[in-house]
Amino acid sequence: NDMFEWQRPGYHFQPPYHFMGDPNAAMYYKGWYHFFYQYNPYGSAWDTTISWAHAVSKDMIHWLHLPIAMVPDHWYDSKGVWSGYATTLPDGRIIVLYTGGTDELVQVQNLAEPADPSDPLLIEWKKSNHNPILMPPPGVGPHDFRDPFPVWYNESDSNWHMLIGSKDDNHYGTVLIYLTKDFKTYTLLPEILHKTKDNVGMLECVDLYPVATTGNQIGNGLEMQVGFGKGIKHVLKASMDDERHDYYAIGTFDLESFTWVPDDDTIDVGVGLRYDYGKFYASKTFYDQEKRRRILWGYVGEVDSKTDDARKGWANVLNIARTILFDVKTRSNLLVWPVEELDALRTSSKEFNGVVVEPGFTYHLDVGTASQLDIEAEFEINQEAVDAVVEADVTYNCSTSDGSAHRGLLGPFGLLVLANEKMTEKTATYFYVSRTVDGGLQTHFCQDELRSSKANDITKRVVGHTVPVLHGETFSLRILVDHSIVESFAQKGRAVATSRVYPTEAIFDSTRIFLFNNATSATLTAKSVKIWHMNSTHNHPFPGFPFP
Ligand code: DQQ
Repeated sequence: NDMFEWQRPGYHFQPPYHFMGDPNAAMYYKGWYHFFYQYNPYGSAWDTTISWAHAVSKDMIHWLHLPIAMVPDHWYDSKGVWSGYATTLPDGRIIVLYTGGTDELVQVQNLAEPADPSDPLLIEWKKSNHNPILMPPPGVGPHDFRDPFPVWYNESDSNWHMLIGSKDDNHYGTVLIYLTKDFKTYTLLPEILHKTKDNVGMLECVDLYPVATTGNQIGNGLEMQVGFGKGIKHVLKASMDDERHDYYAIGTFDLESFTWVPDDDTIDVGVGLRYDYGKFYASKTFYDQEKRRRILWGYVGEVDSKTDDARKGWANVLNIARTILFDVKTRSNLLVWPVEELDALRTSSKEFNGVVVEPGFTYHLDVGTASQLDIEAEFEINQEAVDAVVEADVTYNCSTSDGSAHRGLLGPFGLLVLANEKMTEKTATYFYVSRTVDGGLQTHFCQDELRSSKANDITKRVVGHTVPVLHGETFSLRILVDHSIVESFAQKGRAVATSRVYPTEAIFDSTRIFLFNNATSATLTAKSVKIWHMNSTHNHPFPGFPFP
């Protein structure tokens, strides 16, 4: 439907039509990045026809859509081929485990393999004759048993450790752990890998992986097989079905006790850190052995109405692939950052240096049309203003604030993207600084959707979180703008916020970008703002392949 065509991203992945959801089995195989995902072949909403769609890429930016890999066609998955994961076995074979919704909507686990492993595109898939290979065990609800994940292979006894998310009777999230040698028979261990500290409910799409905590880590992501011992921690991630957010926590996976323990249980998975404080769900990582890095994908949902999704004929997009590293400076969070391959889409650029914006002012960054951008910005505020703030203010919170309109002494300041000329439509990505009770400073990183569109029937929020800004650091932002999606990274990826926005006037040639400073006392200096226009991937199909 052309009416909504301006909402389509230019360089984010999505299928041409219909509903896309969870990333399922990402892997690098025979020279290709493979990406499978939850897909409804018939409509723009989730339903029980949910299938596994498939695409391949050489750079995780330009994609070739392939035929659907698996559809509901057996009693054990007739109500949907739900989420799962791919694993490369020690002999190089690929297997996939996924959840099937049975005829009676019981969640069971199934096994599938490529029909022709010599095909680098892995087009045909065959489901195992042994399916279902796993039913909900006693004490586990038929609807609380999904998203299987073979995590680690023990060479000494040839056992795979397989994780699966669930919840207990008291609504605490649990991660069950099974052993299997052949992926057909499984032993449930009496230990559970982890039970959440709070009663956060069902855990979806559980993920667990090692991160190196020392040294220069660029290109130094770890695969699970080598991921134990000194200088290594383990990240546990789960998608909270109740809250619809992806939480992670840093801790240690102990192979002796089969448990994962968080470094700090007050920031356990489900209560502490999130990969993304905006719209981002059902994410999963995979280890890219080609470039030795860990890659994160989630799906970014719509926040307009289901009716609009039906009218436009599609729903949801994929975030730009993100690398994950442990933050060796703070030692308390991950760094989540767009893959370097994205830089190849950068075309003409403009740089603004040393722009000063007084309290209450905005500044137009004239780059012409601003609907498809990659932005890197560094900000400072004047020290006199900071020193003059003596009173502590710890009450500020992005989500309960009035976003860019609320004026404090030292914020908000930042960028207005997808704005129209008059700034009556704008998405504000900003920092808000205040003093803490111990005399230090606290920085909030927020993204304000409240004035992003004149249209109603859209969920508009202020999202964000506090972000560590260390001594001597500037405030830094990277923002990817792509028509109806804004992905923002603060302090090189210590905190991330993704928004879907649906401007009515700030579209195509009418989009602008501004600096803004709505602090009442701080003067903002934009030390540098680099803005690149971004190529569309759809206009630049994969070399040698037509884009469907
Ligand atoms: N979506 C899948 C489930 C998973 C959920 C079904 C998360 O397997 O738990 O489409 O979005």
